[in-house]
Amino acid sequence: MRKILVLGAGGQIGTDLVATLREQHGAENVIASDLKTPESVSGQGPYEKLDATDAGALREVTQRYEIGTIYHLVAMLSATAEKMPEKGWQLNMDTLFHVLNLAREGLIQKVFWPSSIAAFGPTTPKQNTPQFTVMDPGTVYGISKLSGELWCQYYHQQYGVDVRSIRYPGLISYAGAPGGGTTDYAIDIFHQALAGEAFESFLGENRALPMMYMPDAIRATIALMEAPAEKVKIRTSYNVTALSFTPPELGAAIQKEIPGFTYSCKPDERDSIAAGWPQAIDDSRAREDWGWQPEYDLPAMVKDMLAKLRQKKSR
Ligand code: AKB
Repeated sequence: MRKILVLGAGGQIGTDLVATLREQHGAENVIASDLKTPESVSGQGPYEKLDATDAGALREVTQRYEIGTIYHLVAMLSATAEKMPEKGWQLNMDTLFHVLNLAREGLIQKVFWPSSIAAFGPTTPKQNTPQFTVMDPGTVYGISKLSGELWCQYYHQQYGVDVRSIRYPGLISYAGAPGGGTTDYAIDIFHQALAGEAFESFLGENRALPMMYMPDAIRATIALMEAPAEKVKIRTSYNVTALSFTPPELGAAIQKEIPGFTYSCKPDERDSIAAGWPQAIDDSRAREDWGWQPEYDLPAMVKDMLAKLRQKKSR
């Protein structure tokens, strides 16, 4: 089998995705790569320290391992990219082009690239956000995601590149740490609750956002990548979702499991980023085209997240 390369393997999605792909395909067939050398993925199978902005180095690794599929997970997320707009744009776009060009040349056969709810904007309908609708992102990250989606579609239409994508909602996970996202409060809150500390959300009390537990996100990603090509009818990016909640709704769900837990909201600049995003999205096209179905609702996600974090802390 031609091998799989995961770029950004040490990040929030990469940590879980590499583990699942290695279980499915054998550790030796999944090459993890990142700028740093994360323990979570480096000790368990082949690992390459790789700067994905370096097109030559990426090509060399792709050829040396006879890679067939690249999961491109390198990105500067919303809150960080607002602090360094040009750097965020360059990182997010240059790395995408490097990967798409390898596919265009026929060096690799399949690409996964993540988009985000950040590709929507302030005038997008906020409830049940349709697959096809107004998209006017107001952040550098969102602009890079919308542009990237259109480039993916262009490479598919013009050059036949088999590139597939999901618009991830906020992702909640216990294995890999997030970095620089607007939705990260929904992970920090669990750590504070387990530490017995009060939690202050940097998003406001009415700020509902679409969210998903990482096991669902990994299943969605792999289901899309394994779907027959003719079922993947959207080559920009698919809406997928599972949950939608405000910080107090998440706080109350945690309180049911940890009765003494307290929370409050003190919105900062990240709340303005989230204000431009949908609150709940319609993912019926993903359900119809390739059978997407989430498994975790809010209480199930909270229970599992607390149990997994407790296990992790006790090791
Ligand atoms: C972020 O908050 O920037 C990300 C995202 C929604 O894409 N989690």
